[in-house]
Order: sequence, then structure tokens, then C-alpha cells
Amino acid sequence: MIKSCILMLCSVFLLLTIETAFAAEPGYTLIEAYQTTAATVDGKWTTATEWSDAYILPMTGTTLGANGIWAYKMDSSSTYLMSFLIESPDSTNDATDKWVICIDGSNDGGTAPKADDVKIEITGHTTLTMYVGTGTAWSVIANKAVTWKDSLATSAYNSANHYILELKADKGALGDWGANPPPHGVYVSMYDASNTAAGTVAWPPTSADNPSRYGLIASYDATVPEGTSIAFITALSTFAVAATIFMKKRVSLPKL
Ligand SMILES: [Ca+2]
Ligand SMILES: [Ca+2]
Ligand SMILES: [Ca+2]
Repeated sequence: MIKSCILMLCSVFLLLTIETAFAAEPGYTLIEAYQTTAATVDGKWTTATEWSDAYILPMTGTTLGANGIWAYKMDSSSTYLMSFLIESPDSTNDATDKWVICIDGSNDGGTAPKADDVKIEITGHTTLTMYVGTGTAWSVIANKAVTWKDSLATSAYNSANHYILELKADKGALGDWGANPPPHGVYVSMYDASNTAAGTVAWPPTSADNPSRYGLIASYDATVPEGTSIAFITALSTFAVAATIFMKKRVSLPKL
């Protein structure tokens, strides 16, 4: 009992430490999962288990389902290749539909994007634009070898046809910070121009322009057992992720 209490207190302390140090949006945390299966960038679940080795989160609320999900995993076998999946409830092809992924490479926050911050924006299901921070705003840059594909497809999370995005980016090509492991800030969003009432649906529900309120890729996990799904739910993530990181780091508790 005493050890359980100590573990809980340590986990809460670790969480507070993470959130204080990295200034991420509270409650929006994940771990960089090392993939066991490489994703095929074809805008759909190529196999039923293609993303089962990723860290999967709901875009909104606490339920993995038709309102949208996103997933992230890392291939460290040769380059540090970041793979993203985003599923939107959107099923209409509009010229101003938008996917956005932002990464704060050094995770140094700030209320405006800096030189280590990148934004990947895909508009109208056709056009990718990349940006880097200037210190006060975003500046367009050439595509840094990001590959992507979206399409209308079904999935285990939404049986109706809906847009699914798959995207890969090499950390090393994105910036000087690419040689570093997490922590990285991360923000993803989707916008359906046929559903302006919903507006931009984002994880976290903040702004792409404000890295201090991005979510957090807090750590990495090179030991995910093959075939094991590590899907989590945001509602559990604040405490559970802190505890998971705590356990995975195998920090020794003082013997009482
Ligand atoms: Ca695929
Ligand atoms: Ca649409
Ligand atoms: Ca930054």
C-alpha cells in the first residue's frame, strides 16, 4: 500500500515535471512508438494491423471512433522516419479541406513559431505546403521530402467512407533537431469545408501558431512487443502515460 502510494505520488510528480519542463498542453501526451510494421502511404489501412503498432489517440474527446483519430509511430531502422495517420469524419472533397501537422522539434514552446518549428499543410486533398517558423510567423519552404496520400476509405474506427491521411516525414530532413530523440511538441488538425460548424478540429484544441500549447511526444519506446497494440485514450493519458513512462524508464523506487 505504501509503495502504491509512493508510485502514485512519483507518477504525479513526474507528470508535473514533464508539463512544467516542456510547457505542453496539459493532458495531451503520447509516446513515440517504434514500429514493427512499415506503413504503406496509400491513404487507407492497407492491412487490418497496419497501424496497430502505433500510438493511437482520439482527435476529440475520449473515444476512438468516427469523430476522428490520429496515430503516430517511428521507424528507426535506417532513418528516423515519422509516420502519421489521421482519420476525419469528412467525406466531401472540398477545395479548402485541410490537414495540418506541426512539430516543435526542440520542444521549446513559445507563443509564435521559431526556426525549429515546422508546419505541414495539405489543402484540398491535392496540395502540400511546408512552413518553418521565423520567430513571429510561418514562412513557406520547399517540401522536405514529406510523402503523403489521402483517400476516401473505411476503417475499424469508422465504417462509413471518410478521408484518411497517411504521411511520412524524415526527422533529419525536417530540421537540425532531427537527430534528437523526443521530447518534441506536436499538433495535428483537420478541417472539413462542408462542416464549418465544426471548424478546425485539432489535437490539442489550440492553435497551430502557438507551439507553447502543442501536445507532447514525451518519450520513446523501442521495446513495443511485436503485434501488441498500444492504443490509448486521451482521458487516461494524463495519468497513465506519466505512469507508463515512469515504469518504462525502470526508475528504481527507494526501498522502504
Ligand atoms: Ca496504408
Ligand atoms: Ca470536405
Ligand atoms: Ca520550437
